[in-house]
Amino acid sequence: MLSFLKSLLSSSTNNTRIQAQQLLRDNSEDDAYTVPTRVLYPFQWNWDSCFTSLGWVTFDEDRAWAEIASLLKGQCRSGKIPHIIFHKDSESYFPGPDIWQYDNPEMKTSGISQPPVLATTVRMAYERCKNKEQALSFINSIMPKILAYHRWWHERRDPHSTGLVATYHPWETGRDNSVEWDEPLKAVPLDDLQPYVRKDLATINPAYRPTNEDYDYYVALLQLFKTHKYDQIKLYEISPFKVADIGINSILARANSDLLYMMTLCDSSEEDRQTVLNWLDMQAKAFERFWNSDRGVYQSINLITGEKLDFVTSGSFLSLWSGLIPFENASIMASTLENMRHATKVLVPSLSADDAKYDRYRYWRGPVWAIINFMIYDGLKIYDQKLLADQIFNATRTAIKTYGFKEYYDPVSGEGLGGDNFSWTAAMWLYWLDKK
Ligand code: 9WN
Repeated sequence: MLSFLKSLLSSSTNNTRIQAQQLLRDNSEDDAYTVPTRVLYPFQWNWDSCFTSLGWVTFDEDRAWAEIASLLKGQCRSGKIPHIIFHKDSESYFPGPDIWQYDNPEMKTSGISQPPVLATTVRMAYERCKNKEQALSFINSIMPKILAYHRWWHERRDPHSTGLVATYHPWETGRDNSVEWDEPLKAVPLDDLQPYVRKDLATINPAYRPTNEDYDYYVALLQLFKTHKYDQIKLYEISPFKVADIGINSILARANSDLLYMMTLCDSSEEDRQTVLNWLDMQAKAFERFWNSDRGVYQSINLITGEKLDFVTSGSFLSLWSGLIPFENASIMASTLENMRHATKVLVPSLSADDAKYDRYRYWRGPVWAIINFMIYDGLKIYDQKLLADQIFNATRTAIKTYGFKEYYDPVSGEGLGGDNFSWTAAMWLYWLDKK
């Protein structure tokens, strides 16, 4: 009986594996990059592609490296890797390249970036792949590009070397309508806002998406950046929205450690290694500024006012992934997470259910995201919180298995929400199949 159940379970896992692989193939363009989902997001997104490469590497290593090569085709001369690469035209997304009007001679792209998870996912893909020789030769060729990307973050987004990198747009954080950004966005003037038409609401229930008010701020910021020709150093001085996102800063710190590790396998110079070490050192010293001891979590900071953005969001727990925080604080955060379970069956909600602004359906204001859980799971393991990590792993897997590869999930029922056939969710499923 037991062996019958086991074989039933393994055949259903195999079916889901095949479905996830097929989903990535269906979302693949020109055998080179993967759209997050068709219609809603018809281009290549920066951090989506990084996570998606971890799905590809489990069954097609060439295709995994091709994903990264395509992303780097959009890299700007400044080192920035944009948040969207518009390889082909499509009418189904707003704002497209004609709105961004970003002057990137390499490729049509957006004018902002996204969480710099690249170095970490390259390392993870390398550790997972079988053909190490081929992988190393590719990685060697892209090391200067990854280094240039990190240099862009440190020099353009932290020109005074404070150890905190700034972000100028909620889309850049990847957690677009997180409550953290509500107050800082109020400083963005809307007087010169040009008319625009959203396209996301044609396919997704408006109750699951950012509001029109949010979009007004997103577009006003874009228009302001355009007026200033996306001059990053100038924007550091004048952008009305300037936050140190705990997510981006944690992801960059982790990426610096992983970059350093990859440098030991490649032909990197001692000088370059020292540069990365200095960045990491600067980040480690500044990281305490994110800690809110009253709340027992790390929080983003509004760099205009200097104030912490006092919320318990999934971003708070990304600090675990940084590897920079003391064990003592990690265990306080693990208890905070445990306590969040009374209201949410599926951890980790993007906002604590105790918060008045919590909305279990609305995008980054409640729902659970597989890639965020992947990072928190990994971060908890760094800090020996294996039991909680496994609980998060199991709850995420159950939600995906039950409701399919959706964009995000309701933390109460586990139901899938947002876009269908979502690449990074399928990729996480595949990468997690052989979890250690
Ligand atoms: C804006 C593609 C992207 C993700 C982001 C997610 C959402 C875009 C949007 O979709 O943002 O970049 O139009 O809503 O918030 O994390 O990378 O999947």
